[in-house]
Amino acid sequence: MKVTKSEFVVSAVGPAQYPDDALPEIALAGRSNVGKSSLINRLISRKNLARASATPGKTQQLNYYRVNDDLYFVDFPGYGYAKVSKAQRAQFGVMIEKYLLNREELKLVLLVVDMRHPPSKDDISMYEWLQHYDRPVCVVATKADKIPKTKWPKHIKIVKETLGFKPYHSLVMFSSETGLGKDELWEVIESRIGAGDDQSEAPTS
Ligand SMILES: Nc1nc2c(ncn2[C@@H]2O[C@H](COP(=O)(O)OP(=O)(O)OP(=O)(O)O)[C@@H](O)[C@H]2O)c(=O)[nH]1
Ligand SMILES: [Mg+2]
Repeated sequence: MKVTKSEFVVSAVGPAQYPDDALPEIALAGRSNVGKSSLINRLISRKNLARASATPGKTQQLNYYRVNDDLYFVDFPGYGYAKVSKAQRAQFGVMIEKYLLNREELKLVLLVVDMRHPPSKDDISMYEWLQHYDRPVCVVATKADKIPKTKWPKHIKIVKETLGFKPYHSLVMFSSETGLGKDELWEVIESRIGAGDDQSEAPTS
């Protein structure tokens, strides 16, 4: 996709603040500090629109970024960050769960995992949850630049095995540092938002 315009729209703390113009939404879920905001910045070729936070766990709302007049990226709060209180965590959990279950505009969830390590328990739960509720998902294995190319296949294998990855989902290897995977990920996104209202688990690539 050729990005001609991108802007931050709102930090939503609940449905009343979600945009009402019915554009398709692509959500980003993943561990705190895994690289969700950096991934958005790379996709839209902006250095710092989605703030890549120095303090993990800082993004505690659903942050909406509008791209052209085509779609929104919805940056989720990262999970698994200890300094967020239990009550806060539960509250975000409910908000996200409702969003994931009910939001009609949601066309794809990018589950972002750190390619250097096996997916965490939280990553696995999120992946299983998304499958259980039949939400369209694409796994993005990021920070590829941090491991030597020769070891990529081994790491991807571990990511897949640990997650119990389903071959009918897409998996894209990515680096916000080098731009690896950018075109491939845009193709996955475009094929989903071109897919109209069909929420079924059709192959995404
Ligand atoms: N080398 C490298 N560093 C990355 C990559 N993606 C993110 N980072 C770094 O990882 C750190 C966290 O990135 P963020 O994009 O802020 O992560 P996040 O998932 O948005 O974090 P929260 O908003 O706290 O949940 C930053 O220091 C980034 O510069 C990548 O692909 N390669
Ligand atoms: Mg972030």
